[in-house]
Amino acid sequence: MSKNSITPELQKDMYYHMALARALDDRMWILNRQGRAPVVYSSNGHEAAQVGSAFALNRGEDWIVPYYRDLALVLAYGMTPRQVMLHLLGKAEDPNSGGRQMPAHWGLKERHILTTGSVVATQDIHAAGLALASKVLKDGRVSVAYFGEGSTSQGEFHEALNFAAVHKLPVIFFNENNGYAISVPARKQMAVMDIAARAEGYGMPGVIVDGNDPLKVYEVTKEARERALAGEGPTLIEAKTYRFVPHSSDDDDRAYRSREEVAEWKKRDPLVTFEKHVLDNKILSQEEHQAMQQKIKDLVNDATDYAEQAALPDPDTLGLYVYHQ
Ligand SMILES: Cc1ncc(C[n+]2csc(CCOP(=O)(O)OP(=O)(O)O)c2C)c(N)n1
Ligand SMILES: [Mg+2]
Repeated sequence: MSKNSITPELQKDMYYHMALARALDDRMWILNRQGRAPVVYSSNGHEAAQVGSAFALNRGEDWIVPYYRDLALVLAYGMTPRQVMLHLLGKAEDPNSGGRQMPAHWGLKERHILTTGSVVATQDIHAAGLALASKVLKDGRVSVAYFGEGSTSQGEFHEALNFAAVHKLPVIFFNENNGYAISVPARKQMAVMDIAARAEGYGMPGVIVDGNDPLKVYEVTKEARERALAGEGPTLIEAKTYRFVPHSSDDDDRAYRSREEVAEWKKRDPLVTFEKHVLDNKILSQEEHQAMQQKIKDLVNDATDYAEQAALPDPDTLGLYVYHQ
């Protein structure tokens, strides 16, 4: 872990959100396997990258445009476990989209989480657009697009970076590089080793960071935010990480990656490593840790029960947001 100025309180809170995301994610898989939830996309393995970056932002004020893998990110940004479960089960009360979008299409207006589209890399353009608005309005906000490495082959990624660099927009392009786009390994997707290398072609800094270390991710994101606010334009951050579970609950990753490879990365599980860090450095006492685990368990149970009992959308509202009524 890096030496830095991140306060113990902040580190404790980071660990809490990482642990909450993992516990909620585990429960979502159980619900899926029991036939109670349609499909799950996990942040399992990506928690340090997501939580570390979120904490470097003005949470709830700066705009984030997440993608499906960003459960830990949206939790760190203020979405509640109940809201996550309501979304997973497509209930009327789901604040993301009232049960209209498929699971993991995050969006929460009051926390400045822009709604997510299914087409990968479109979020990069949306973040650039939000940043253009901030520049015009001089509202002191930074926008952040989150995306996988596979999506950087899409035209929208290149258009967004070019536009943002030319106009020196206050935006951060945050890549979570887990080495795979579903079954396609990165080496078959691109002829460069690092996503960060793409930055130079657009005239912005490209930064590589250990995506399994939340403190390092925090630091580079903070720097990128300061650059953006100083009018120096966008930064591309590449957080190198790994997903420990299949692409989604409909995928079988044994078809395209070895168990040895997964086990090797598991040795660097960000949740385990950061837990050791906060305990060894007495940032979190054993008693606090136990209380936190109990709190998380209670929250996950409460969110599950609440969402399962919540009403489905009224069929009469089917055309809402689709057709003018
Ligand atoms: C334009 C487009 N092409 C294909 C898909 C189908 N698709 C959904 S997720 C995904 C993989 C993306 O991989 P990556 O960007 O590396 O993100 P990861 O899931 O690894 O975090 C694909 C191909 C899509 N949603 N949009
Ligand atoms: Mg990927």
